[in-house]
Amino acid sequence: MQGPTLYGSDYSVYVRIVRLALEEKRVAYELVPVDIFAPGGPPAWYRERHPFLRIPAFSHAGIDLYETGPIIRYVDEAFDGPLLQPIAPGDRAVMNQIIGIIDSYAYRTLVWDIYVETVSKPERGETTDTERVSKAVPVAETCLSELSRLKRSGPWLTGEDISLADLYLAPVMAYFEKADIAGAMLDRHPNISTWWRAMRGRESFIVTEPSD
Ligand SMILES: N[C@@H](CCC(=O)N[C@@H](CS)C(=O)NCC(=O)O)C(=O)O
Repeated sequence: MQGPTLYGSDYSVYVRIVRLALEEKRVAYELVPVDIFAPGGPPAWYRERHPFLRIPAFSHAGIDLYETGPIIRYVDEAFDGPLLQPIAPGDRAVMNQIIGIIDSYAYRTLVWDIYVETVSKPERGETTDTERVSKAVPVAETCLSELSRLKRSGPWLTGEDISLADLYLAPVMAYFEKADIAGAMLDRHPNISTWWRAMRGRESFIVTEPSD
């Protein structure tokens, strides 16, 4: 059977989450480039794939999906390879709690409010919205404190085995750590710093590094 097709760009946090899941499961896939931030917008055909015009979208064996959560759960359940969701209800709940925090708070705060405002915009010669950054810092602190509190003992967020929670957080952290304020904030949460060092050395993470 043909492997899955993923639509999106390698710079995208959410596209990388799906790529990490595919790599962890050792599933060969095709990445069809869709630049959601292209000046004229994405190609017209993409609206059929994702009516809300976000990336990623995904297709496999007649199943067409969008939204990263359903895509990566499908990848975990449809393909052989190591399970990426804990069996124990409590551990699975922690995984889903972490994913919820990232979707609802951490992605916007750590990537858009802090990384884009303090790193990406200055690189492009644009002005940082300092008020936006100031408001984001306490939210970022709450995100990191909660991730630190929820993390189970063991190398990965839910314990001994890597799970979808790790794959969700890693691409967010890859952008956040480039911000000047990130180092000191991470130092206050040693269990997250230790996790991050392990995650960034993982093969799936290395091979999904964005191209620029
Ligand atoms: N809820 C979506 C979020 C996806 C998302 O926000 N992707 C970003 C790129 S990382 C995007 O497409 N942004 C386009 C925009 O905000 O217009 C998911 O889980 O897949």
